[in-house]
Amino acid sequence: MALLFISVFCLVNVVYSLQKHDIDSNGYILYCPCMGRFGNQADHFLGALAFAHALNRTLALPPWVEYKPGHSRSAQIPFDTYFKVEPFQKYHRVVTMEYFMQNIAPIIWPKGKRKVFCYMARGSSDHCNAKEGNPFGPFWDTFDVDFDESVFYQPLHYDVHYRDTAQLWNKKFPPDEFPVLAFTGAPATFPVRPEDRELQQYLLWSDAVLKEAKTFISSMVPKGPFVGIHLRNGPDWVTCEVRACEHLEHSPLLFAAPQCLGYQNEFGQATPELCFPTKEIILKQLRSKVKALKAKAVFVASDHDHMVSDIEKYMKDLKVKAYKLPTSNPHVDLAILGLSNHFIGNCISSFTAFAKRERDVNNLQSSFWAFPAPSKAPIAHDEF
Ligand SMILES: Nc1nc2c(ncn2[C@@H]2O[C@H](COP(=O)(O)OP(=O)(O)O)[C@@H](O)[C@H]2O)c(=O)[nH]1
Ligand SMILES: [Mg+2]
Repeated sequence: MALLFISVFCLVNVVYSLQKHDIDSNGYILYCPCMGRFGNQADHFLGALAFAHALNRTLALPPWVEYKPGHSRSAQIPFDTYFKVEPFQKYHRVVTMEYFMQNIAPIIWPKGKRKVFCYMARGSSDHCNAKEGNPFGPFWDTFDVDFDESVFYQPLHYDVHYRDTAQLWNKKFPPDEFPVLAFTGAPATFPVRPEDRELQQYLLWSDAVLKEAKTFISSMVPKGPFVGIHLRNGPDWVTCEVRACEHLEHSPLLFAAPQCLGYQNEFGQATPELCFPTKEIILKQLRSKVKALKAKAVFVASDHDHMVSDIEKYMKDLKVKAYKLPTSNPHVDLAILGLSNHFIGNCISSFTAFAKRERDVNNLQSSFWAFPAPSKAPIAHDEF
């Protein structure tokens, strides 16, 4: 009798622990943010969120993939280190990848039954090869995931704003048969589709990031309005992306360029200055904004040359102080740019694009270096 009681008790316990975590019968979407750094991953994230929403599957919020100098393997930083999770519930169901792996995967995605989805076979193999290379291998290793089968989804695509894309996905991969769609890369386009830009409203900085940003802002003197600027001028920008800038005729809509030029180049063509504004352009444009706003401080985010002394020298008569963080911190930089009274960024950069979208959803004004091109609308010249 005692034995029977114990057995029933154990059974109830197992069933309870399986049910403790609500399983979404509409299924889940997992992906590796395997392309680019933060700006690219954020663009992709918005598309992936829209994709999950359209297919009506829960999105597992992936960690951010970071590359540290001297390390051959990427580092995976949990999504909620930088952003709040709760605000997404207003739009769509999400769980963190960590939560999914710990609580949901053992039930609906156990080892031995893990399919990975890709458009077509990678390289010369007949598989997705989802773990080949960095960050592909390190990403899935973080969660101790190996794949047992590859599924090719061509000719389907990710543009859920196009006709019945979502229905076609659900017809081909019904959730009861395919509870988890795990993708080798983001189910999204780069740059982000225009329709998905507004999803930025759900991407809110974590309390820790926000606190650091606000603490830094309150340390800036004199108090009052400040202009936030992004100077993308590091070696990778100079060697790779600016090289691309020199061949603009082949790719007029380079990287994040639609954010100022429009998705059909309706607001102009890219110019080399848009990629890499000269010091003169930066100083003149900044000065004109500082004067218009009667700003007393400038906050500079940069991956290389912050131009702090150039700025202070050039605006000596206006008694403007220029600030940068004491140690590089991309997320705190972005949070501060999002809180500035005016933001000037680099139209080609997806890092700028993050701050620009955040400001757009909050109705805050922004502009871009060397845009509109001087020939179309001259930069306001003032005495200096
Ligand atoms: N701290 C800091 N890092 C930056 C800044 N601009 C670029 N970076 C670094 O350089 C990377 C640039 O890659 P990405 O985010 O994809 O933007 P993009 O290359 O400009 O389109 C960022 O993710 C940061 O790691 C900046 O203003 N501040
Ligand atoms: Mg990049």
